[in-house]
Amino acid sequence: MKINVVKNVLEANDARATENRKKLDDAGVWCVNITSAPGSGKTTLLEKTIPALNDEGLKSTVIVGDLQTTRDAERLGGLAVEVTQINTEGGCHLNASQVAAALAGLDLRGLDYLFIENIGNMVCPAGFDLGEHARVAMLSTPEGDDKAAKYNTLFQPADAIVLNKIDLTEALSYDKTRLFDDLKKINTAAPVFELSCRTGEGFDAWLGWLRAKQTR
Ligand SMILES: Nc1nc2c(ncn2[C@@H]2O[C@H](COP(=O)(O)OP(=O)(O)O)[C@@H](O)[C@H]2O)c(=O)[nH]1
Ligand SMILES: [Mg+2]
Repeated sequence: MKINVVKNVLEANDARATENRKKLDDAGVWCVNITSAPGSGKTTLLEKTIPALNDEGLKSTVIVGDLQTTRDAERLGGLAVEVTQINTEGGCHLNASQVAAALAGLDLRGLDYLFIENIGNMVCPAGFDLGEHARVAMLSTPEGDDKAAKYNTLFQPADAIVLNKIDLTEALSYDKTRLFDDLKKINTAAPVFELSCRTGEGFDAWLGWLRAKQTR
C-alpha cells in the first residue's frame, strides 16, 4: 500500500488551480493573489486600487480569505463589482478548491480583474496555486527589514513585491537597502513597488503594472 497524502493534496490543488486559470482566461479576467503577514495592508491596498482602476473603466471582483469574520469583505463592499468572503475557520491559507467554489458563484462577464486577498500568513499560502496569473508578495515597514530573508519561500515565487507603509520609513529606521540586498539572493525578476497606501506615494507605478497586465 502506497500512502502519499501530501503529494496527492498538492497535485489535486494544482489540477484545480489550472481549471480556475482556464476559466479566468476564457473570461478575459486577470487574477492577482496577494499574500502577506496580517496587517501589511492587503485590504487597504485593494481599497485604493479598485476605485482607481474603476475610474479608468476597469472592473474588479474580489475574493477575500479570512479565518473568521466578514470585516474585510465589508470594507471592500461597494468598491468592487462583487466581494466574496471565504472563511477558512482556522485554515492558514486559501486553496484552489475554495477559489473554484467562489468562482462558481460569480458572473465573470465584463470583469477585468480578480483580486484574491489570501489569509494573512507568510508561510502557508506560498505552496498553494489558486489559479492566479500573478502572485504578489507584500510586506510593510513596521514588520522590519529582514522579512524577505526570513520568509524567502513567499518572496521567491512572487511575480511582484509590494513594500507598503513607506510613509513610516524614517520613524521606524527601516533600512530598505537590507531588503534589496536580500532580494538580490531571493528574487531578481519581480518588480518591487515601494508605496504608501496612506499618502498614495508610489501608487502610479503599481497601477501601471496592473494596467499593463490586462491586455484584452
Ligand atoms: N501608516 C500607514 N498605515 C497603513 C498603510 N497601509 C495600511 N495601513 C494601516 O495598516 C493597518 C492594517 O491594514 P490592513 O489593510 O487591514 O492589512 P491586512 O491585514 O494586510 O489586510 C490598518 O490600520 C491600515 O490603516 C500605509 O501605507 N501607511
Ligand atoms: Mg485584510
